[in-house]
Amino acid sequence: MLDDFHKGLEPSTTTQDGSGLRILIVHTRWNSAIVQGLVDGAKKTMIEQHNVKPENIVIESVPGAYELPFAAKKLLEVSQIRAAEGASDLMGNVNLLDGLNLTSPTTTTPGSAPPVSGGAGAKRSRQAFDAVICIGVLIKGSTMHFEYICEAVSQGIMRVGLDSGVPVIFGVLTCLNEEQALSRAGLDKAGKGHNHGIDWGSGAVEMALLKNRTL
Ligand code: DLZ
Repeated sequence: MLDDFHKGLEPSTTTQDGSGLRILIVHTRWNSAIVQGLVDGAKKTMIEQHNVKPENIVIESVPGAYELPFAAKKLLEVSQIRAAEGASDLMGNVNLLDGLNLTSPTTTTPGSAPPVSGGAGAKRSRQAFDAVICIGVLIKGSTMHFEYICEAVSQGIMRVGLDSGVPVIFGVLTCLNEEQALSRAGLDKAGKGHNHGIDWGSGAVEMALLKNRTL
């Protein structure tokens, strides 16, 4: 074993300043207790380590992991339409989407900050999302369901990122049992696990900055 072997994500050597970024987290309600730990880890890391403004982190939920790619794609598109509308505003044009409530009403995450977008009349940000984190926990059962969902979700999430040009972080644990999932959310009884949400938060900021980089 190498002495300096670092298991997992090696931290970036450059400062990753996320103060100008807007990030979307889409998470599942399946396995919600574990998912909540991962969402909290990602959010806390983005705010405390990368200076992302709490009001620039939007959290939405879907039923299960299979729904993550669709939701990420749809919410990204809505944010891009809103941003284009904002640019149009500046040029004195008419807003075709005014009056439409295109975002889902609230985050359903217990204990998380109130939503910053959505709801008729709510003040909407004109900045499109710079990155998306899809968070879920798939636990293998006794049928082939797990394999099909894992394959579909991983392919779907990658496709949304490549098609949109906006980085989408694969924050989906694919575990053989609940113990593995608890450990990877830093929720194991022994306290030896690691919350992968931390890595996903840092990864989203790094990739968003990469997307916005002008060479
Ligand atoms: C149906 C199902 C099963 C068996 N297991 C999980 C799981 O471990 N994690 C998860 O996020 N979702 C699961 N689902 C639900 C599917 O992702 C999906 O919501 C439904 O098949 C409806 O499309």
